[in-house]
Amino acid sequence: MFTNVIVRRPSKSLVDGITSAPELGKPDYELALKQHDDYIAALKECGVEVTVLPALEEFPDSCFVEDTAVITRKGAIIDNPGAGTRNGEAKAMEPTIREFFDDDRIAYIEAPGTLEGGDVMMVGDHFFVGRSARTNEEGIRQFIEILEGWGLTGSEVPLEYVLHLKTGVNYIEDNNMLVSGEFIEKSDFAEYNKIVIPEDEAYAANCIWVNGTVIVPEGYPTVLEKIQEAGYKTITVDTSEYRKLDGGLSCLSLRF
Ligand code: CIR
Repeated sequence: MFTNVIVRRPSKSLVDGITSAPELGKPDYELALKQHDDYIAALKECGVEVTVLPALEEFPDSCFVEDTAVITRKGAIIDNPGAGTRNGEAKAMEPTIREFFDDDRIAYIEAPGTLEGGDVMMVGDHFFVGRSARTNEEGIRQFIEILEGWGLTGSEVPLEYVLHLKTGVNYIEDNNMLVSGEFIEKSDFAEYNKIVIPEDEAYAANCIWVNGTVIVPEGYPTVLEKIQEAGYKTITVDTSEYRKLDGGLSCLSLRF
């Protein structure tokens, strides 16, 4: 169960965030704010305490807080984001992490290692880590070493097409995993009950489980139905403006 969630308000500079899909257009800041409000409301409905951090204009992608840290039940790992324009976001998150964790429960990914939290998927005490354009071999090595020091485990999953691991695969507890594209056949996930996401709804592979409820992006009816058929209560939240920057539901929060 999660008790806390950290989010950061989107900045006006959001319109200049990194994107692989400029054809979707620039995000509408006012609409992004409204969607962020709805996201916070959905999280609160799941029974968590939400810490809302102020916008950081100097970092256009800083609302995607998931990439700045990985929080485990043993401690927090401050990331070293691989995207140059995002690197300083991890430092900006550190004081907030310190409000929740003592020094001996905080570790760091250090250069030349890079790691972004979007590449980390927690499955109980095991953490799958995507090797991506943002998360490198050395970052993964440091990450797994830290986990093992805390009695946890990790394993690497090389990515071919997507930005982050959780762009395409997400664990929704109870042995159920949402899998799309390159992850459908990966042997790493063979032991889980796979809920296969159709190609035309691939964006909705990025859902989040929060205390028994699955928050699903609005506008993906097949995925919504499959998750409900699996027995979950669901809440939908429109994330259209974040999608324009390759961001989804998981990217917008740290849950612990
Ligand atoms: C980026 O390219 O870094 C942002 N525009 C999107 C980050 C998405 N974060 C995530 O998947 N965890």
